[in-house]
Amino acid sequence: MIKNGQTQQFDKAAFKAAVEKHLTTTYAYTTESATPHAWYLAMARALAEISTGNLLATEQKLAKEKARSVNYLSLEFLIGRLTGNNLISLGLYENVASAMEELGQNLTDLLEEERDPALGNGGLGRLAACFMDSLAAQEYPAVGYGLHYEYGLFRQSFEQGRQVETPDGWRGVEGYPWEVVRPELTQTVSLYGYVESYLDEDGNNYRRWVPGMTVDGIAWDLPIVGYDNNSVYPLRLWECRSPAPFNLARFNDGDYVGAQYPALEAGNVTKVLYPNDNHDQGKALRLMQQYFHCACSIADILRRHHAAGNEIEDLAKLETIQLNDTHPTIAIPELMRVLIDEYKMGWEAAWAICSQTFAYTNHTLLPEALETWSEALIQQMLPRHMEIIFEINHRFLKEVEAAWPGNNDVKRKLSIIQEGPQRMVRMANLCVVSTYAVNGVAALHSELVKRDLFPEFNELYPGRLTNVTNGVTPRRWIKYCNPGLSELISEKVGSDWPVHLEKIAGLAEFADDEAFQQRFMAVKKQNKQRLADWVKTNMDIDLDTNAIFDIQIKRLHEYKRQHLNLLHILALYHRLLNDPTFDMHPRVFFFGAKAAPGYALAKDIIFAINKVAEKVNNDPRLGGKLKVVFVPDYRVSLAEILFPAADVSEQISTAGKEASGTGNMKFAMNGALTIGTMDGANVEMREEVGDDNIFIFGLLVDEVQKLKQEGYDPYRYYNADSMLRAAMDLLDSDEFTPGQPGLLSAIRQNLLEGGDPYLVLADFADYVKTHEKIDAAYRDQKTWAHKAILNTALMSKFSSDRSIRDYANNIWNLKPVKC
Ligand code: AZC
Repeated sequence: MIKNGQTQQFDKAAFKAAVEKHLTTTYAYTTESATPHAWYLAMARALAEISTGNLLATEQKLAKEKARSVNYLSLEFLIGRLTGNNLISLGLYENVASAMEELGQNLTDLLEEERDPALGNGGLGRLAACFMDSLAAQEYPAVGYGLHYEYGLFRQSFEQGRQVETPDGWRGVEGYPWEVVRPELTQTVSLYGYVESYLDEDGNNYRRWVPGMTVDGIAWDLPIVGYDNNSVYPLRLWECRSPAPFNLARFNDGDYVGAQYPALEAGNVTKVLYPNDNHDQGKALRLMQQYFHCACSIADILRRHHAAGNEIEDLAKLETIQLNDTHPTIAIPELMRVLIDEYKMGWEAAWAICSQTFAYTNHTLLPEALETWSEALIQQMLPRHMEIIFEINHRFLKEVEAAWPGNNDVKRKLSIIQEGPQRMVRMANLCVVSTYAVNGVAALHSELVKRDLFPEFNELYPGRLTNVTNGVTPRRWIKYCNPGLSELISEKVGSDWPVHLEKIAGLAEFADDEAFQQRFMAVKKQNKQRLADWVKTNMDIDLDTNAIFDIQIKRLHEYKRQHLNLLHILALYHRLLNDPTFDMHPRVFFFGAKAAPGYALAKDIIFAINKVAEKVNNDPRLGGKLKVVFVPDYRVSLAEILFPAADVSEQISTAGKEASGTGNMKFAMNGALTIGTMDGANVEMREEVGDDNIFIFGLLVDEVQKLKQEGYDPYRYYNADSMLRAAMDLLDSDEFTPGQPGLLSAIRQNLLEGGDPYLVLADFADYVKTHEKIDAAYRDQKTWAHKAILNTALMSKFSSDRSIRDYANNIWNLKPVKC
């Protein structure tokens, strides 16, 4: 088997033969007729043979050793392209480049042929991908469990500036070369039906679920290749198929089936990823996705547990299950159901296992993102689970009564069931009650989880609520995406920094070394050129790499305040045209963002930025000082070009709203300076780099809360600040939509009459002033280089390797196992 250079030799001839074999036998091309896409597919298949072999070997070894594992349950894994990354992890990049060269192919071009598997929305899904990478790199035994969506996050294009969504068939017609189907792991999942009591042979009374239908769960494995080691872990994605016709025999009562039929097209369950980021939609099909995901995953965890020769009583000793947000919460009542109904355990024994097996990560405080499901819907789709949830709640409320005797307010507040005209199940409450650890994703966020979201739970279960600050993988987000910087780093601190990121601190001593500064800035310049070339090719906009590249890339959301950025751009535009004393260093403002298809204001903001871009980029009066570029279809592979090219990173959410952020870390690692609020992980980044090397502005969390309590009035700011007024009023004019005033008014309307829920106007003045400081700082290139180098040097805390070690040591109690 071919593996990384340390353990096995790369057999170039054998590899070339494997590629040619796949080209002809798997994809039916001759070497003469093959397209670049076919070459890429054949190459990736040849590589996947290596990783699949190692995946099976890793599985066997871990089973034999009875190793404790973490099961990472997530409805999203935004893994991005695998080929380049896996080549680096396998240590085969140069070897394969040379092999492909001999076959007349250029590796860099072939890597561009891969479509992004966009199986996630944003931060939460990308975090799951970074975590899988870090688990494998450090050999903490793990399985990732997700869904095999036929369509990932929609593709975005712009028509006359407006977002248009089209389906993302990420696997293409040929299938994705890195995945392998595992038919022997197929699971059967039940839905609907009713619950009945029965007596077993010994006269014991039991409950059982008589399902209305079943579907099949097919396992697809993607290899998560450990960097420079022999471990390959599965990312196991479940695809739903319908074993038609489903079990009608038991339900010949036509009405009964008829009533359920419309919701049920099983083939649809894993058809498409729900495109909402930080927003709960409450659709029945989504609940079905969640349950399908959990039922398959729990069954597979139990299968592995027994296959390794372990007893069910030892489940919590050998397996831990991390719930990535509340989306997989239904796994908790599912495991209870299996233990009680199938293993015939008593409630206490089952609960002892469950409550020691699950842990939960909270990723947001936004009320609209906290999941609740209608009791009626769960009752209909998962009747046995609803019974179990009631029982969990019943027992929990007794605990509450013991802690706060006679206090019905606190009971109402903490209850898993929310009373009201339509009773709802609060998934986060179910999680806190049923897990052994609950973590937030940055220090500030975790404090707010304790203080504002779950203060009583924190009293009731001292120590359960904790923090693990997020991180990102330096393999993809430095080594792979920024080869120029990687070489510089290796030269100064040695080449093992991708798995020992603490070593990059060694760069700090070169922060004042002029020669090093120049080389560092030269790399930045090359990366800016690479981005400028992409923009020229794909958008036909000319950019000057001497300009400041100022970038905001993340989902479009009011709380992330892309419209604050827009108002600043409008203010600059206004000043350049009206204030002869005003000067600025040329700047390019980049945006990349998808808006949820149903989120009207977010789409209006995209439209406004595109319209402003159209005008600004072609206005000779601006003398090329201002450019605006909204890259279409922002995705992981574009992020890999954008992060390394940034001078300035925009992290400008309203304080208290962004749980952590992870793009902020990727920018700083690649030497961009942050302009940011005291929110999420920005707070900890400031601690690491020091106040001089980050541009902080805006209201603090407590100031935000105070201002809201006092009664926030956006007009106060609008009336008092002529520059803000000018910027806002441009939105009401036809400056950017000639002959059609009012097309951009919705944003202004929302900020003034809509009450400006995210305090854009309150933070505007400080934001503008802070940008002026950035302008001044950039003019002194030596000082700027010094700051940029320190940003890279001081980011080691934000490696996801550190996050995973925190989870392993403080939550999972997990030890690495060398393969
Ligand atoms: C995101 C948070 O908004 C972001 O701040 C954080 O960095 C990321 O998770 C990873 O922890 N949350 C989501 O994407 N979605 C939800 C439902 O929270």
